[in-house]
Order: sequence, then C-alpha cells, then structure tokens
Amino acid sequence: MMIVMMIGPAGSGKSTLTGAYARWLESELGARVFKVNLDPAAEYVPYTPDYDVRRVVDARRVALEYGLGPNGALVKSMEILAERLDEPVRAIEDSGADYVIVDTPGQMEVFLFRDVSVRLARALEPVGERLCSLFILDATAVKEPPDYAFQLLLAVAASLRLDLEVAPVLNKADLMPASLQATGDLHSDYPWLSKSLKAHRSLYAEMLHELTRRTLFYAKKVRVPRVSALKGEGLDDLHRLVLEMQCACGDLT
Ligand SMILES: Nc1nc2c(ncn2[C@@H]2O[C@H](COP(=O)(O)OP(=O)(O)OP(=O)(O)O)[C@@H](O)[C@H]2O)c(=O)[nH]1
Ligand SMILES: [Mg+2]
Repeated sequence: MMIVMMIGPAGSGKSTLTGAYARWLESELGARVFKVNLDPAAEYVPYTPDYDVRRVVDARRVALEYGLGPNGALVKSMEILAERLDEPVRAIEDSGADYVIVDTPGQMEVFLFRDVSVRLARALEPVGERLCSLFILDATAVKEPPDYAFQLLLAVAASLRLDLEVAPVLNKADLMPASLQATGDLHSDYPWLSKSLKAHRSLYAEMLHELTRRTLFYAKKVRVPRVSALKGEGLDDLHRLVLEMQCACGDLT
C-alpha cells in the first residue's frame, strides 16, 4: 500500500488533484484507490471520499458547540482530530487498497505546522509500504514572485516539519503562460527568482530573497511535474514521481 498525502496552500488544488489522480490510477492501472478527506471544514469535496473525517469532527458543528468563528473552529477541530487519529488510521489500514490518497485541510498552517500532521505522519508510516507527500504549488502564484517564493519555502519547511519525503507538484499548469520560466524546484528557479525579488524593491521581497538563498541548503533538487488537476493532464509524470519516492532511491531529479 502506497500512501500519498496531499498538502499545500489553500485553493492550490489538493482536492481536485486527489480526485483526478485517483481516477487516473483506477483507469490506467486498474489500482484500488482509497480516498480520504481529512478536511473537517470542507463544504464541497470534488470526489466521493471512502473515509470522511467530517463523520468524526465537523468544523461547522464544532463552531456552534464551542461558540467559535471559522478559524477557531478549525483549530479546535484539529485538536479533536489529533486525539482521534486512530479512526482514520484504522480505516486506511483496513482498506487493503493499493493506493491511499489523503486530502488535507485548506488552512495549511493549522494542519501542517501543528502537532496533528506530525502525529498523523508517524501513525501512517507503519501502515503503508511507503508514505510520501506531495506539496501542491499553485502555478498562478508564479506571476507574483514573492508569493511564489513563499510557496517554495513552505514546501521545504513542510518536508522538514513532517520529516517525510515531500515532493513539489506545480498544479494549474493550464493557467500558466508558456513564457513563465518557473519549474517548482527551488534550485532551478533560484537564478530568475533572485533577480525578480531584487527588482521588486520591497522589504518583504528582500526578506524572501535572503530566506530563499539560505533555504537552498535544506532543499533537495527535484524534477517537478507540471499538472492540471482540472484537465487531468500531467498525471503520468506525477505518477512517475510517486513511484520514484516509493523506491526511496533518494534521487528525484
Ligand atoms: N484552472 C485550473 N483550476 C484548478 C486546477 N486545480 C484546481 N483548480 C480549481 O482551483 C479551485 C480550488 O481547488 P481545490 O481542489 O478545491 O483546492 P484545495 O487546495 O483543495 O482547496 P482548499 O481545500 O479549500 O484549500 C477550484 O475552483 C478548482 O476547480 C487546475 O489544474 N487548473
Ligand atoms: Mg480541499
């Protein structure tokens, strides 16, 4: 069983890609795929989850019960989920699927940079033959170099925080003009990103420039697949990357 965790900024396409990649695995490989929705605040999920965390904790009910706003309710929901992780873990274990795709909450910082994600990663590690994570980058952010640099930094931070193999994926490639030279790999993007951040002339861009330069030390060089979850394009390339992560050969270039 291969477990793939989809993480990434709000709206980058985690849920759309979960559905698209699952359909691709089923139709191209005849694989048995188990789809997990771990977002307690999801109003709409563009696939039919085989396990839905909203059965255990629903952010809307939590908001009413504890008198919280939407963000406070999500934080509380994550605290509740952290104590009940055995339920999704057991469902995944029992599924007997070839591939498990775990779609995580849109409020990435509440999930990723809190204890719950690390606990989940450690609980899932012994379940599958291999656990890896895809960091979904939103290609439309490339138009604003500081926003794009920030996403690349988050991808590296996520990998270190989870202590997992986390590979970036550039999604929404269908919206990316061919002239934009972004690859999604910090090492390859650094030369043009550095120039663009310098030209931006803001303290924010200056800080990001300094951080990206230093983060190169922690970032692995990766060949990043360009996909369109919406159009179902680039999924064969994405799958090759997942297989490379599975064989743990350590070279994702
Ligand atoms: N053009 C285009 N739109 C996409 C693509 N992938 C996702 N979208 C759109 O982007 C929006 C957000 O997609 P979601 O899949 O909900 O993103 P998410 O990361 O799960 O969002 P949250 O869970 O709310 O953080 C939706 O309107 C999708 O239709 C893509 O490859 N191309
Ligand atoms: Mg989502």
